[in-house]
Amino acid sequence: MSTRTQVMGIVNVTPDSFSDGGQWFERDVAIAHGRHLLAQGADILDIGGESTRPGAARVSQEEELDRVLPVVRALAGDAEVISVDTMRAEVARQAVAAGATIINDVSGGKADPAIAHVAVDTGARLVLSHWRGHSDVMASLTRYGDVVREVRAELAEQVEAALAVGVRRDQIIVDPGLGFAKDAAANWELLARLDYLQDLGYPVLVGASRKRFLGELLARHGTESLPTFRDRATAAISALVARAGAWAVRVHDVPSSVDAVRVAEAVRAANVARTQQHQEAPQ
Ligand code: PMM
Repeated sequence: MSTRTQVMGIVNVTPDSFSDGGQWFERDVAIAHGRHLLAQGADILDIGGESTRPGAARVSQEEELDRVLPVVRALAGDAEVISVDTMRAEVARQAVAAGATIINDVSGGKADPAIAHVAVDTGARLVLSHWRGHSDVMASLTRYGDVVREVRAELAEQVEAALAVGVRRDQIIVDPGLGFAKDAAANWELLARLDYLQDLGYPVLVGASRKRFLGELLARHGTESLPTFRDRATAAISALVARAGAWAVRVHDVPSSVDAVRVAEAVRAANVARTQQHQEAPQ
């Protein structure tokens, strides 16, 4: 895999309120969508069956397995890298058996601590996001003194817990968990100081795509702020965090972030070339 920022395309396998086609319909739509994202240049597909939106209720484990596994299985042949977006150890275990190589746990091992054992047993990479509580309560957990320091300290504890059960350092990826028990100001501060999280020494994944704080920013400027209208702002964040050295961006709209990463990569390459020229030029 290259060193440039990876683009992780989101494949949500959740009921479509505009259709009554049942589960086969949802599955087929998700599989087709995953293939479409790959054709658009996604490096990784992140497949999830449980909504983590603020206020969302949980789905049962059976339902989550039923949604996710057929889609992981179907896309494992197409995608180089499949990630499973789950907080449940059993879902992670079965998804890895079906072809996933990354476990993306937005709870960072806190919802179901056994998930770290799945990473140990299977060798899959493990995304640990900063998290304080489930979607139904996270809006009441947004109080911080210095959000950047506290998120780093709490993430460091989550990392230590994973290492303590035997997860290897090179399996771990960290994520600031934008929007998870964080208001808009906290999200912007974390983006401003991504270097502080990178100091932990692990690759950093950023998931800003279409989140509410982008809608709030756009609304303040009088721009349409519905989720699908947030893709340009999402791409701007992809460019900024790619320039800052993020390992990957998790996005709904893949082409705009692929371009954003290319822009950041061109700036980085120009900087490297310039530095070399100046070092090599005779005094
Ligand atoms: N955000 C959501 C879901 N999964 N995974 C990671 N690693 N980081 C995130 O920020 C993240 C995630 C919620 O967003 P969605 O409901 O729009 O998919």
